[in-house]
Amino acid sequence: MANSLKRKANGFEGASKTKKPKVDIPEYHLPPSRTGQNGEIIWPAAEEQIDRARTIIQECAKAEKPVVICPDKDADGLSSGAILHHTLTSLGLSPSLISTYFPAKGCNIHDEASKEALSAKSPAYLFVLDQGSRKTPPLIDSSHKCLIIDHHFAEEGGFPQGVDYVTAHDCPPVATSALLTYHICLPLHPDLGEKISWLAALGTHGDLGGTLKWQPPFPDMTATFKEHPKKAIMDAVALVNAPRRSSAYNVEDAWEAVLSATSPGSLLENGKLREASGEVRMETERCAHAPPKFSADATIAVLTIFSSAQVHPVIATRWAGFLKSNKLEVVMCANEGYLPGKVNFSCRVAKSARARDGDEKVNIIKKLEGIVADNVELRERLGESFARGHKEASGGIVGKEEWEEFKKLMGIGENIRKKAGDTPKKTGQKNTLANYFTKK
Ligand SMILES: [Mn+2]
Repeated sequence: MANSLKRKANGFEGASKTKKPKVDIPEYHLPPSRTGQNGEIIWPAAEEQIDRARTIIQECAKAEKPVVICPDKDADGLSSGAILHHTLTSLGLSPSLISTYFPAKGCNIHDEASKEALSAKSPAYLFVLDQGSRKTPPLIDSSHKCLIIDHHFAEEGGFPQGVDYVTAHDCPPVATSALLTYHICLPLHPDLGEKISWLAALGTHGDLGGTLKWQPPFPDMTATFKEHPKKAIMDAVALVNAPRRSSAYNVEDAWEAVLSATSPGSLLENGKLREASGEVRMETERCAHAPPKFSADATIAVLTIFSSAQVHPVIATRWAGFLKSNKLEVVMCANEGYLPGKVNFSCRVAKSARARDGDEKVNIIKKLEGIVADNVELRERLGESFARGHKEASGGIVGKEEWEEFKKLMGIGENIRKKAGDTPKKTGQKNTLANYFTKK
């Protein structure tokens, strides 16, 4: 019962009725691997970064000092955090010395509010996982050691001052943060395998979806999937991601659940997760039917919704798999009701454009930046939270006014497409084809 409900929540009802173009190649494994001097594959990150991370984790476990873990709020971030937590405690660190910090709704780890909250905890060790990085001053002023584990795009030197980092971003196929943390931690203690393997799978499927094949250089997880069926892992991903999407934003519930779980199966029983999941499902259904509007060049579709829940990424993903047009590259869902005065938007590559390769390959971050490339003043006002994330799944948080200007630059609603089957609504006598398509 619960599973069939979940399938419905994850699938797009309209989409299942139409035939989808098949993408045969597991595209995640397409980019060539990085190789070292002797031709060896460098994966999941540069060796010296991995060694350094292991040293810091081992040092931290012995230090008997306060530790703060800051995992991102999704299945990948939380799994990565739980893997690190299990590793530190397996190495002898008392759990009472470890605390976690999650930025408030709409905030991030680089905000002043985060700095204050983190400073109050006076950590000797600070672990920042899966958060995406920027070139900033140190995250806190007091003396500490900070390790960043991540796989998001970062500009050259785009890390807080003085940190150590290990990033999977430059070593394709890009590992998730959970998988990278797993790779770092697994050799550190003989008992870790059972505790953290399924978490690596949970986080990895959380970011990369259910179709991922665990081909080399990804590790062989046959034994893990034998014990924990992929179906249970995918269902757990959906549940773990629910609290951060709910309007209450109870990320701590998801963290507690992931940290205390011994298997994906035990996550499926969690009442708090199921409740959040129900709310998000209803909210998604309510917002999923927003009509798309197209940019002047027809390469971008925008769906506008108003919700205090973080359903915009899910809706962007659904429509990206549903809309069909040769020109379409990016599907955007803009949520005007998530944060007061702001527009939170998520972008996904349209399914029909996903198979493109080489110069044709859609890079959302580049695409977004390209739209404002000639408008330095607007780009500045759009701020640091514009066009962040991954080239396949970017988005941002921008001011309402800036969003309207950005939409104008894209020419949203100016592309009046005339195609067979489109007929004007018969709501008034004076409706013409033209005013139907330009009507607000
Ligand atoms: Mn991630």
